[in-house]
Amino acid sequence: MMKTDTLDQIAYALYKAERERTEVTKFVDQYPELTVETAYNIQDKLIELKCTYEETTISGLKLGLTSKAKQQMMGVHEPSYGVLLANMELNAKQPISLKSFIHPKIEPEIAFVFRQDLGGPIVTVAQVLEATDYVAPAMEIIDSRYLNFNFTLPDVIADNSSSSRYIVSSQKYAVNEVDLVNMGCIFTQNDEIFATSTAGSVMGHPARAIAWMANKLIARGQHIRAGDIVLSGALTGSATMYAGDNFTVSFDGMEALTVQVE
Ligand code: OOG
Repeated sequence: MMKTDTLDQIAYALYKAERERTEVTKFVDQYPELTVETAYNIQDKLIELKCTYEETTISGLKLGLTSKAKQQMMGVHEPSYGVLLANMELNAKQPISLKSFIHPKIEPEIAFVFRQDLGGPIVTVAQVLEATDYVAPAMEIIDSRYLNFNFTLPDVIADNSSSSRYIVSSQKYAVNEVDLVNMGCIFTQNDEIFATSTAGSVMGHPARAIAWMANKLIARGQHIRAGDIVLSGALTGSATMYAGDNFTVSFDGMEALTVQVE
């Protein structure tokens, strides 16, 4: 069992690393007893710190490591989730400054926005789809606080699953308007294909990843709430962001979403 003080210290170290744009080394080296469950307790503490110090609120949740492409890239073979805060949202119309990041990467995602709570006791894929208000193309900027993005599953969970910023298209689609299994996805960097994928690359169906997370949350006394934005997890590997880059995600049947780096 790790002491409460130690969990507080880890949460604060991660908070400080983000604020000061410095990297930390993974905590499992120092605390091999760090479990996934304890890591989610650290994540809760980190979110509390951020809400208090940054005067922001929870806007939703994100999944991570839900596709084979991402799992292979990071060497972590199980999904994780993290919390989205209102101050992480960026507007696609405004160029993105790299000033506040450590080593940002960007990846294509599908956003689900909920109109009903997903309280359980057990959440199914059908219930996820039923409770979804709309889906929309999205991108997530991840910026691990760990040196060289080098982490294990508990480390990345403690670090709020590398979350940093997110961009959701203003174009909204009903779940039955798009094919959430076979819909193709083209992710481009500077108008050249970076990677291609399909919606089903996320655990066979992105709603399955969300149901997985919804059940994990319920086991911890939490749940997806009406109004929450939930990111599916990346459909492809992530692209390192450089000044002047542009990135576009284009899904079959949805309007493309583009962002420009300053
Ligand atoms: C972990 C977070 C991955 C995704 O969508 O797969 C993630 C990382 O790669 O740093 O957000």
